[in-house]
Amino acid sequence: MGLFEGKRGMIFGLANKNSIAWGISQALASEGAELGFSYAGEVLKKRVEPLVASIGSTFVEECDVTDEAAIDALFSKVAAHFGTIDFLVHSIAFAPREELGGRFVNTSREGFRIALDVSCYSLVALAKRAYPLMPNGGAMVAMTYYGAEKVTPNYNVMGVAKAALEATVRYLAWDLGQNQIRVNAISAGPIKTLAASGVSGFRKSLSYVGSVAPMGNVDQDDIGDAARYLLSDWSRKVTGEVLYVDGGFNIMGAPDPSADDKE
Ligand code: NAD
Ligand code: 0WE
Repeated sequence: MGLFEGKRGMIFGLANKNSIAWGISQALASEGAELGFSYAGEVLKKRVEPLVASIGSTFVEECDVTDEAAIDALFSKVAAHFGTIDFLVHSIAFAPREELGGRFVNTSREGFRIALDVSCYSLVALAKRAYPLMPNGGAMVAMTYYGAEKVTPNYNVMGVAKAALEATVRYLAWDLGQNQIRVNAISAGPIKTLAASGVSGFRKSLSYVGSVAPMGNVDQDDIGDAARYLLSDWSRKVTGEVLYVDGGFNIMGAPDPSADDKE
């Protein structure tokens, strides 16, 4: 009997088979979880529907997380389909492309607003509708990145949005503790996904982290296994935390220039 047998949950942020959300979905489905999906944009429909069908899910609905009415409509469908749920996965981020490069000082007010709205406030918006559907408690997980805590060239306003997301995880964890709901984040190392491809700074981050992190690069399955832990009873009482699944990259300080390189 699987770890998630009889458990139901919603996955936000599946775009294609390279999505971190797909790594998480497979890890949960392999343990018997019943999953519902919400994706953004008609163009993703033909990518998402076959994936979802391949793991036997029947609930797939479009929803732009910046649209309050759309989120309300989605959650009434979630309530009608599942009744109650046990977990929620937030795997969504967006900043206008021109903000992911160039000088941070040139960040526009609108770019800042959009990045924080899509990448951070959306977690609050989803949690607000999800917790009433978790009368027996539950767990939520969101995806973050190292650029939240240390400056990462070109990540720019997304670093600010991830810092706010990590703080949001702590405040939600505090608030939803009274409902027996845990809220955590996974700080993933760089992974080649749709959101990562075509961003100028990404390739360099991927190869740099791969060359210096003690365990090298990570993949979608590494994140899936960590999410399975954070969404299951194995992590009971763990809440408000950021779990680093980054090959150990975050533990390192700046290299000592006098230190010899490893063989
Ligand atoms: P992805 O492109 O597969 O997923 C991003 C998702 O965000 C897409 O499904 C997209 O449709 C969705 N999205 C964007 N705007 C939306 C909106 N308005 N409403 C609803 N959904 C919207 O890329 P990914 O790399 O799997 O990203 C998933 C999460 O992982 C993001 O939070 C990202 O910041 C985070 N992350 C990624 C990496 C990496 O290197 N790939 C590393 C650490 C954290
Ligand atoms: O969170 C992310 C990327 C999120 C993202 C990606 C895009 C690309 C397309 C947000 N908004 C957009 N907007 C678009 O128009 N990552 C952790 C991956 C990432 O992005 C980087 C990185 C890494 C790592 C950007 C610069 C430097 C490193």
